[in-house]
Amino acid sequence: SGFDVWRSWDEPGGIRDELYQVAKDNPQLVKLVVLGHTYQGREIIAMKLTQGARGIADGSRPAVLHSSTQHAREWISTEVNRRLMHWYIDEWRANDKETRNLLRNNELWFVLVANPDGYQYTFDHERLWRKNLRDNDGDNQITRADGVDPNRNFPEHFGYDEEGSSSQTSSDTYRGPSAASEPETQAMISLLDRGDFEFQINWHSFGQWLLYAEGWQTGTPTADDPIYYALSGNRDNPAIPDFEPGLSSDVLYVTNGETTDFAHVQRGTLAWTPELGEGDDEGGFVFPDDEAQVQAEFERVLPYSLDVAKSAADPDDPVSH
Ligand code: 0X9
Ligand code: ZN
Repeated sequence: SGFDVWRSWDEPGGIRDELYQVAKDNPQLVKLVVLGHTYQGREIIAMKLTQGARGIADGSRPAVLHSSTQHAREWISTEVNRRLMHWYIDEWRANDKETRNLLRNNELWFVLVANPDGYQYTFDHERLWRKNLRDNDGDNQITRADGVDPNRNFPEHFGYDEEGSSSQTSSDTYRGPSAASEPETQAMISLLDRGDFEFQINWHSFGQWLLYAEGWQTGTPTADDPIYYALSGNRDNPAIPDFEPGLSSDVLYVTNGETTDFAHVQRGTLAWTPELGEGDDEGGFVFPDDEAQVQAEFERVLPYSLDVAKSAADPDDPVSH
C-alpha cells in the first residue's frame, strides 16, 4: 500500500493474509472463525486465543472481545488491536508465566477489522470514509448517499431519537433500514453469542477518551458501574494515561443502536469505547504513518488492556493499578 505502518485488508500480506498466517503458525493457541460476509463479499474474521484453541469449544472460558475499525477511517484502532493480539501471542510463545496462565483460563477474541469493505475503501478511494458499503440507493455505485454506520445499527435503543443516530442515508451516522440490518452487525452479535464475554473493548479513534456504556442516556447509573470505575480510573488517575474516562453519553454525546450498549444491556458484557489519540501532528482520524508514534499509542493502552483481561476470570473483583 506504500505506507510504512498501515496495511489494507486485501493487499498481499495485508490484514486478512496476516490473520490466516498467524493461525497457521500457532495451531495450539489460535483459531479463526469467519463470522459472515460483507456486501462486497469480504470475510468478517474473528480470532480466538486460548490454550488448546481448536480442541475446546468456543465459550468454555471467560472471554474478552477486542474489536476495531467499525469506522473505516480509524486505522489506528486496527493497528493498536493488532499489536495487542501479537503481544499476547509473543508472550505465550516466550513462555511468560502470567500470559500462559491467562490463556489457559480465558479466551481472548480479536476482530481487527469489523468493517472490512469500508476499511478497504479508505485505501482505494476515500481516506475519510466512515460507514460500511451498503448501496442505499441501489445504483450499483458508492457515493456519499451510501453506507450505514455500524455503530448505530445494533438492536439496543435502535433509532431511539434523531440525536443519537440519523434516518438520512447520506449522514455519517445513518442507522440503516432496521436494527441489525447489516452483515457487520450480525457478525458481531453472532460472536457475542459464541463466547462467554465478560468484557468488550471496542477500539475507535480519536479523542483520548475511555468511554463506557450506556451511550443512549446519561441518567441512570447501572449496577456494573463500580467495575467500570475500577477499570477505567478517574480524571486524576485514568487507566490509560492522558485519556478521560467516563460515561460515553456524558463525556462525548448520546448515541443509539450502539455496539457497546447492546453488549452491556442485552448480553451482560461490560463494554468500553476507547477513543485513541491522533498522533503528534493533530491529524484527527489520519494518525501519522510513523512507527514510533503508533508503537507509543499501543504501549499507552497496554496496561489497561491487561487489567481488563486479568479481570475476566472474576469481574466482580477487578484487577486494577
Ligand atoms: O460516534 C461513535 O460511534 C464513536 N465516536 S467516533 O468518533 N469513533 O465515531 C463514539 C461512541 C461512544 N458512545 C457514545 N458517545 N455514546
Ligand atoms: Zn469510530
